[in-house]
Amino acid sequence: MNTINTTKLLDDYESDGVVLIRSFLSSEEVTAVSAELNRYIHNDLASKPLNARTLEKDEKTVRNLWRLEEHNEFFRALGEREDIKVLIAPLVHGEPILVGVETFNKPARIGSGVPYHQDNAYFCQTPPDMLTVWIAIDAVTEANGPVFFVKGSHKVGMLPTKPSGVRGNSIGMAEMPNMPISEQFCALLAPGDATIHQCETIHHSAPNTTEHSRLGLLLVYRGSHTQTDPKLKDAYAAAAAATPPA
Ligand SMILES: O=C(O)CCC(=O)C(=O)O
Repeated sequence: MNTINTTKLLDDYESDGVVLIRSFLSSEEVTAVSAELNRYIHNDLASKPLNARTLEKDEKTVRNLWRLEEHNEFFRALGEREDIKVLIAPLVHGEPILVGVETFNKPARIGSGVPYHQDNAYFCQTPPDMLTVWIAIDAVTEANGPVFFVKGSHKVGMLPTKPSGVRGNSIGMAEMPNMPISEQFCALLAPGDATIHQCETIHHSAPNTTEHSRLGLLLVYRGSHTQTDPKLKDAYAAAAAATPPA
C-alpha cells in the first residue's frame, strides 16, 4: 500500500464521508485478485450456495459475488490484512471486524446500475461505524458506470427508504438527494486505486453500456462495538423478500 497521511485521511473521511486512495493495491496485487476472481467464478462458484452471487438479467453473467470471506481463503486473507485493518481502525472508531468481501462486477455492455442508497439500509448498524473499501480492479471511467457520492451526506443520518426492485440492491432511497450529479464526487479510478465510504454516505452508479468491464472489489468492516438496529433490519428484510438477491 502507498504511504498514507492518516491524519488527513481521517479528517477528510469525517467531513466528506468518502476518501480516495491512489495505489491502494499494487499492480501485482490487482493481477492476483483478478486471476483469483476468474478462477473462483469458473471453477468454484457453481458449487457454492445461491446467495454467493447475483446474476445480471441474462441470468449467466455475474453482477455480484457475495460472502467471499466465507467461500475463499485468498479473499478472507486479503480482508484480514493487518495493514488494512490498522488503516481502518480510526475510521470505524474501534476494532475493525471484517464483515464482507464482495464484488460489483459491472460487466461490459450489460452491467446494471445501482440506485441511490445508503449502505446502512443493508448493514443496519448503530452507531454507523461501518465502511466499505471499494478497490478498482478495472479502470473506472466516466463512461463505464463510476460510483457517484454525495459528500457530507453521512452527517444527515439515515433517510427514508423504499424497495427498489433491483436484484442485488433491493433497498434504495425514497427520495433523490437535492445535489445535481454535476456536483457529486465521481470516483474515477485506475486499477488498484480505492475509495473508502462511510455506511450512511449516499451513492449510486449508472449501467455500463461500454465494451469495458468495471469490476470493483469491496472490503466491508464495522467497529466491534456496533449493534443491529431492529427497525432498519425490518425494512431491509421486507425489501430483500420482495427482490431476493439470487
Ligand atoms: O459498485 C457500484 O456500482 C456500487 C457500489 C456500492 O453500492 C457500494 O459500494 O456500496
